Amino acid sequence: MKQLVRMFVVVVVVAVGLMYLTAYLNSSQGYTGGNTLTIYNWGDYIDPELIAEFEEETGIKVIYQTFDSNEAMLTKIEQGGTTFDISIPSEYAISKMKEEGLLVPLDKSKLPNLKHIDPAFLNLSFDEGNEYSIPYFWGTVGVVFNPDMVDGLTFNSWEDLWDPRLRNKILLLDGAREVMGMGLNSLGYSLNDTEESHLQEAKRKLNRLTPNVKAIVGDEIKMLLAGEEAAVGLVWSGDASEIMGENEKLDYVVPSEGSNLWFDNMVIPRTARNIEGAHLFMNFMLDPEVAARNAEYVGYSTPNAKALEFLPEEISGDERFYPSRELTGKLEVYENLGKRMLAHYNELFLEFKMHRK
Ligand code: N2P
Repeated sequence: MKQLVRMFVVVVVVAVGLMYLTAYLNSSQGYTGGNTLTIYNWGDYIDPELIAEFEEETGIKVIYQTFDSNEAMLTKIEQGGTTFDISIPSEYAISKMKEEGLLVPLDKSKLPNLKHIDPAFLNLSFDEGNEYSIPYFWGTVGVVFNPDMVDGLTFNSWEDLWDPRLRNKILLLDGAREVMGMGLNSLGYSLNDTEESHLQEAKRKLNRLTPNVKAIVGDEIKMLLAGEEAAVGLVWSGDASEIMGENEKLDYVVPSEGSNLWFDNMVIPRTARNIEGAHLFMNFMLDPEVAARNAEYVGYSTPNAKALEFLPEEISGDERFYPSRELTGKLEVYENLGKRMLAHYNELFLEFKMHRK
């Protein structure tokens, strides 16, 4: 019996000890060495070798999860129950997360490599002073097309997507803002329009695109377009660049009525458990050589001025992916339209998707 009591005591002591140890390792207080960093990023949005190098350099083990739209990412983080240390939302989502108290302010003293970022990408209206977010990639939304598959069509205007020659030939990326934005832009409206009659008009216009839409897809859009399973795609610029790397016939244009200019920045969600590690990761990604390798690998445009020096001229000099200030000045950045309006955009997009069924 005595032995049983002794064993019981030992078990309790060990269990309590373990509990304390886990609490300590999980505490957001700080870097505990040999710990983990949970990253929640867009799919296909980092060179996996860089993750391995970061792990080796810091001894931190990375747990990696992906999303394919800002809306999916927001829903997951808003619901709670997640422990992401890093996420990489676009500007309007960052503004919304700030408003909802979902982000941790950054400690700039831990981000010495921030000095390499082109100042044009700092201090933007969605996060003045970059209190909560650090530039990662930027780009546009446009049309990638295969000249051999479109019956002589050229793409200068959004309107061209409605051409009957494109029946069942278009793939759309699965994003509410992007697709609604295209509908609004094609009518000459702003992609931040909140006027109900304009939104309804955009949805009716999108419904009329239905016969031309082959599918609405996630990251597989790149494989499908490069493999000539579809002729035309509504895509983000960096995906276009990757597709064009695979299939040189394809081209990318930003239609003349205007389109979206976006910025994806790294943030630390409120539920983070390794804030120290998150800063280490951000600073690692800001290193010019790392940023250049990452940009070359994923095809997206880097905001890191110093990194541009490490990129081949055929990448950094390509106006389709590094458009001039003159062109970007004509594009619009998505605004945080507020909780209700963003939900309304999602609803309208969903209705359009249902209309296809
Ligand atoms: C990468 C998606 C890039 C997101 N697959 C554009 N904001």
